[in-house]
Amino acid sequence: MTDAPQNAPSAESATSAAAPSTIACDIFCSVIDNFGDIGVCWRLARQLAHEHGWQVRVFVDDLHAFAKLCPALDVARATQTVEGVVVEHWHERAHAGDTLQIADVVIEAFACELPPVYVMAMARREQRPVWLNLEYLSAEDWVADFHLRPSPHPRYPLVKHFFFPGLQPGTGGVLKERDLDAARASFERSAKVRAAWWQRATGGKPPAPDATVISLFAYENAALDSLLAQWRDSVTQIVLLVPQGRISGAVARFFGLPAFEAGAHATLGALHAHGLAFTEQRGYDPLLWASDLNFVRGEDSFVRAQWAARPFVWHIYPQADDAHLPKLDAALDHYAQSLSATARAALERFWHAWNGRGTPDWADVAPHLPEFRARAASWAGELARAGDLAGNLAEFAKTQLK
Ligand code: TRH
Repeated sequence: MTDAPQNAPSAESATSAAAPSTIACDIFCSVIDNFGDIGVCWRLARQLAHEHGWQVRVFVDDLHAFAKLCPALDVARATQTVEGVVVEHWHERAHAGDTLQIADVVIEAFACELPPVYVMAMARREQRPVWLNLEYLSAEDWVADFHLRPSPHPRYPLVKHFFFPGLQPGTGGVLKERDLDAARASFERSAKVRAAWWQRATGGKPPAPDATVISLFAYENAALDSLLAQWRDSVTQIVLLVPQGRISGAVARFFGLPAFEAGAHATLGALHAHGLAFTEQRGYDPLLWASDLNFVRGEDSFVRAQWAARPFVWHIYPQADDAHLPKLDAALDHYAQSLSATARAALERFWHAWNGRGTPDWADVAPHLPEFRARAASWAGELARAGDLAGNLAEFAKTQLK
């Protein structure tokens, strides 16, 4: 392999970065906002490296967002290796690392647009790379039709394939690490492990078994005040776990506090709230496993809640012209499908209210929690039929590399 200066890629530079037996993969990620873009890319990168033995580089334009979920990252370094994955700060659109090495598999996450110099070099590479555009997750039916559709480049002899995550067989599936179910099972089996988790997360003991534990990861939400008031007035005890973030200010205002950051505690009526630190990405799963109901958002936490096999409420990423609402309903169609008619209607009302359509009614939804819990477990089994996204992607790439 020969390296070439960034802005002058030669034909020689456009060769494989990997030893013949190892698949080299470059993932390009532009952080639009929050943590989902890099959250998905980082999870995928680790799986491809650790479970498939690929040599992976991640090009990411926002190291600060990345460092929130990967504290081992040094935001001052342009290139570094973390957990066996090379991380390059993608600091300008035209940049693609100090040397231009073209991988066997190139993943353009969420249509972020590869640097033109990199695409040129891809076109000159002796064996053309497999080029995938990893799309956002949607549960809509059209996804299976568009998954893996090829799109020839208008100028170069390159073909890009659209890789669509989805909840149904025939789509790209969603990310799931091989050891995830075992990790959840050992957390659920061990009272000692759970007690240690509560001590670390809240500084206290696990709550009484009859309390309802709720995790709250959400965008700003006009329905929050009403829901907090309903929990305050609930006849059963509610333990609310709030990772610090966009909703923390509103929780603080409800309790009449100046802030509600990690380590905060507040009680009003039946509502006992704890502020939690935003953890390293793997640390988020135990929060979901420790809870009876999880409020999640965006894309990656939405997927993790499904693998946690616990009831959840999805705050979908809002789009212009309410384009997100059909996506919310498509997910509900699959997830709520086998619920009884009353439980299903209550869940729909609650999800809609949490997404700006109506007022959430805790008394309407709470009696169905046991049924939701049973459904959450069966749904995790159904979802697994779509396969793990990293495995599906690796399989497809290998067929193209033959
Ligand atoms: O942060 P999100 O809202 O992310 C996104 C982006 O907004 C993106 O632009 C949008 O297109 C996409 O959603 C749909 O929500 P998400 O996807 O759930 O990502 C959050 C990540 O943060 C996820 O990987 C879990 C992680 N996380 C931690 O690592 N530690 C924590 O303590 C918490 C609460 C979350």
